[in-house]
Amino acid sequence: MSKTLPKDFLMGGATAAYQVEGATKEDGKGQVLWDDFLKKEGRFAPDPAADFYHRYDEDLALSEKYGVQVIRVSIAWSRIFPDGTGAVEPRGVAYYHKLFASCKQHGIEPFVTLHHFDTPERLHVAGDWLSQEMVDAFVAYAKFCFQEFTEVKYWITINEPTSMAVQQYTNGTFPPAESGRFDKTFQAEHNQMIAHARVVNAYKSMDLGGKIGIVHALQTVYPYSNSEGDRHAAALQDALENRLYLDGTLAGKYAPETLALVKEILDKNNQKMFKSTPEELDVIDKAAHQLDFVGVNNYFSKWLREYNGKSETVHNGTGAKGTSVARLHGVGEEKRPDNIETTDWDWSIYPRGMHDMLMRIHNDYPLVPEIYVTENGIGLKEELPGNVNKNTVLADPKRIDYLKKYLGAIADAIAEGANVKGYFIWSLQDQFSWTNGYSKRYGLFFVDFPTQKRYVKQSAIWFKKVSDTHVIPD
Ligand code: BGP
Repeated sequence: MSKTLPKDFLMGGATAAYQVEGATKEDGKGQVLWDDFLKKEGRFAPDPAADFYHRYDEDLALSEKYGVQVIRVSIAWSRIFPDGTGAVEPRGVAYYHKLFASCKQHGIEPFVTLHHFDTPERLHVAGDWLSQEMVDAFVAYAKFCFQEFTEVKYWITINEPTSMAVQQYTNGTFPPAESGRFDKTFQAEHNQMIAHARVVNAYKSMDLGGKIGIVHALQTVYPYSNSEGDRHAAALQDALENRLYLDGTLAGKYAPETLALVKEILDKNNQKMFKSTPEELDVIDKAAHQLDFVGVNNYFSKWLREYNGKSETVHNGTGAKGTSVARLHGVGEEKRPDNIETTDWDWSIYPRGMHDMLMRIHNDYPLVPEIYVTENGIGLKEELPGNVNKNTVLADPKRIDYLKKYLGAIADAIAEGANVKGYFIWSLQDQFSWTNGYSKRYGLFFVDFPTQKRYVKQSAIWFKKVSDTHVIPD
């Protein structure tokens, strides 16, 4: 029997400023941590991305036509404050007012993220999330946005704080590309938690009538086998990537067992515990009691086994299946059971992991009123066939299959009591991937990068059907 979603369940598409806008040097935009880094690494150019800076209206019109009711966009901090702090750039402010007006015109509600991996360069150099200056500047920028963009009713403080910290300081795939620095990773996690909490508390005290939440990358971690060593490795990996954040932002306090796991990782690597003060912990606690929703980004799950060797990570940024390696000293080694299907980028396809994460939040973190799935989708290698015209619809059966399974898992969690209010596919239109460039496509709408023409994929037609009927077709 077909599974169904609640009648008020919202169907949306997700984007992030740096991944879609392009125009990185236009209208006074300031530099961000990626600009020089991408050039130096020779990864790919961030311009023109999906040229959303100029084509937002076209994308929103397509979205409206294909049943997209809500959209995730982020504000590029460096368009508002080119230097991170100080003088406001009015052209940046005007751009976002135009974008939100266009959303309104197309009947699409924006969920607006304040920080999606794009720290202004000056603050990045000053220490990024490891510095107090960054935390204070973020709070000031957020308050400015709340006062200015009163048309926004859904705010997200930070996108995936854990990915930012882990990729900056554990895996080295995000600038400044350091590896094995668990001490910096946890300090950056804690500092982002404070920044998030201060912003939530500020927003609530302003009484603007909207809602505010945070978006986490939450990949469920399972033990590879039932051995004690593998179960403990899974618990350590979970503390590193999920649990510290879930505790801090959704319960308002770090559970003693969570802190013990964090300390174990640090001790095994001869590194120091992160610093926190009682005042900071009060701020975190207050915010958790006022948070309106949590966003769950879930794509894949992980299986961990015991590992005592040196840290070694290889990122699969090319789509050559089977090339990724993840072994962290003091944590464990990622090792998937053979029967688990993966994408070309070695991401497991495991809808059960989505279900289990939603139920974990429902059961273990009852303070948070609402859950949204704020990112989920599949990255594929897709090409334009010859002889296309503007009415060509591109076949993407793998995406439809993936969406069917994951939305089904969400429907199951809702039936078991999880208060999931909506779903945002990653991504609305094709855009670049931070560590994989333009060849990993996720969109409902295909973007031909040289011409920037848009083509509809079959998944968009499927998506509209779900949005209109709330039935997930078999
Ligand atoms: C999330 C980010 C997105 C997006 C997505 C897909 O972590 O919030 O910005 O990039 O993952 O990941 P990737 O681009 O690595 O395939």
